[in-house]
Amino acid sequence: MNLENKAAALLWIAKFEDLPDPIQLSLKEKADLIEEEGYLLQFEKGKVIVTSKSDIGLLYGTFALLRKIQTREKLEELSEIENPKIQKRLLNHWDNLNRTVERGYAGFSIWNWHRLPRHIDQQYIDYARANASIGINGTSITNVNANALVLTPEYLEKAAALADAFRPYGIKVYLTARFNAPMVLDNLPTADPLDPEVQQWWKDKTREIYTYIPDFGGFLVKADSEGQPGPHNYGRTQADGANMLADAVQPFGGIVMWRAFVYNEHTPTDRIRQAYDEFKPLDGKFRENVIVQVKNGPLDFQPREPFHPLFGAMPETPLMMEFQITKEYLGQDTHWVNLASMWEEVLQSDTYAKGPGSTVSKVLDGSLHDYKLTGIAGVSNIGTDRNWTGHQTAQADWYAFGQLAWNPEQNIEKIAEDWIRMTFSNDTEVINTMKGIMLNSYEILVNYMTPLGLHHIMARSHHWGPGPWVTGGGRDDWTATYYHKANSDSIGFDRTETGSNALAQYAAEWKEIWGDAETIPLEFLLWFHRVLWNKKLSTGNTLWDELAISYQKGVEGARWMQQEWNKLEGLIDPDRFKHIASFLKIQVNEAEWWRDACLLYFGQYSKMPLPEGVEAPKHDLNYYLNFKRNFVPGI
Ligand code: GCV
Repeated sequence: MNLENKAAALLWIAKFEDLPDPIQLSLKEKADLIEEEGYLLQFEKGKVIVTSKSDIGLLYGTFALLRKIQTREKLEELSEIENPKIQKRLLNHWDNLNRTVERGYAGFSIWNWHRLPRHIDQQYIDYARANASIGINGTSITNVNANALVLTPEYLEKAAALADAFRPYGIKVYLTARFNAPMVLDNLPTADPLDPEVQQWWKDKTREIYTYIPDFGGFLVKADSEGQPGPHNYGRTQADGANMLADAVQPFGGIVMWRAFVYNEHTPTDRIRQAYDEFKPLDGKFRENVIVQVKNGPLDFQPREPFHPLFGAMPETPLMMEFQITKEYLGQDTHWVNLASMWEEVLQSDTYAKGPGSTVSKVLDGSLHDYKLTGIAGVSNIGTDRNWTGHQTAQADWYAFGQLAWNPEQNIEKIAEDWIRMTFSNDTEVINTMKGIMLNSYEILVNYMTPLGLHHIMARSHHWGPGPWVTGGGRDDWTATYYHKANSDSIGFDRTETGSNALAQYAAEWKEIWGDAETIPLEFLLWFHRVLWNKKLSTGNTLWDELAISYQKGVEGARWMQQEWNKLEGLIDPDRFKHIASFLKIQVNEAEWWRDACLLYFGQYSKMPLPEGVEAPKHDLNYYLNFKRNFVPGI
């Protein structure tokens, strides 16, 4: 586009090479700093200029400008070069081909497989546009508990139609690969990754996929975990499995995202040790186009976990982050909790891999270990609900994920404020009230669910509500009692040298901080230590009292959120005001449910009275033990 004759325009959106010569000249130095997906926003000679080197950079820049307009930033002060810090920024959908969504709480899958490829729903395009507006550039469209059918022509045609819809927005499609697909689809006698016939099968299959989707991103794989087949079935390593697929996609420029969420009930060690024990010895043994995808913590998206010890421990193997945007363990669809607060805590955790300052965020952006491939994934929270995410405020988590994927160092308060301004209002009272709720919500939720480092104490299977009593059932590592080990004198999991020694997987600095039950920050006390019920803590309270007070604090926090929200009546449109008010009522009730159920259950062991200020439970323990609901979503 020639802009010479549009000199009167106030806004120029053009690739750098298309800007008029004088503007090119004055912006040259800045433009040199723009990378492939980056952009420059500049107020120059009375004009707002959005420029880039690529079409996608221009799109990202335009969305950034819209954001600035919506949040009322001063355009006359624009001078900003933005490049994404992480290369692969993906959503992971755990969507099944029958349109249910594993751990999805916002309706059904938005992929209408039956109508595809015949019908391209507008929602696919809205989806791509929404993602592009926050910098997402890839999507893995099917569940990691994978169905091999997605690799057949019937489904590849459908996936290709989605890829076509997403392409203009810079979003690549990735598929989940079921490890034994050669057996399932073509009756091969084995899926052994070292078997030449199996290797050839994957090469042929991959070539076929690229005929449907020429810019196919690659595979995402869950193997040897929770019943999924994998290289272990053939006595092979995770590297053997990943490398076989990597060789298949390599000629086409594809990558393999191989999940580190590998554990099983037959390994006699603490479940949280297993991924590190398995992957650390494989460092450097993966092909260059493999990236190992690691959950934020070593267990499974609990309300609070220490960062995963693999971060910082694999200098020769690119690692990417897997966050869960859907709130499987954090109240699911009806609790308001600002996930960016949790993510920031993890991203800013220091691995000490190369001395102080070796944060998880620097592992992810590749700067710490000079990774050539970098990535981050968020397990999607969207579905067919009219508002996309079930809870209106869960949109903020999708938004924040995109922002942190673009730049994991971003300030989460600014992210929250921008989201409020763009989604609700630029009114100061609305902004401050909502921001207050959001920035406090994470700590509040942790207090009413899993304070002091408790973990995995939710109900069995659907994971909705408390279940500290969950025990038996064939898999110890899927029970609550395996993790809290409460008895009449103490509670907690000893992960120091005298216990599972999972602590040994962290740097010496953390061993010192977390290894001592006297000095460990209380948030991880019971994650790493067994503690006597009557032990006096740094707060001056006994452990039991501290636990009870924390639960009570959580409930009071939820009530405070409700009161704060109610102040906004009249300042927010009535529909969304009521929707959120109604969900907050549920949240308060469920916070009380968590507190009462957990304190009654643990109280049987501590045999200590509730401290002053902690409300008496509404029912007896039997009520909570027998509280059952059918068809809880997400499974
Ligand atoms: C997709 C947890 C969830 C499972 C999920 C698994 C995983 O265990 O409960 O639903 O499976 O994590 O991340 O693979």
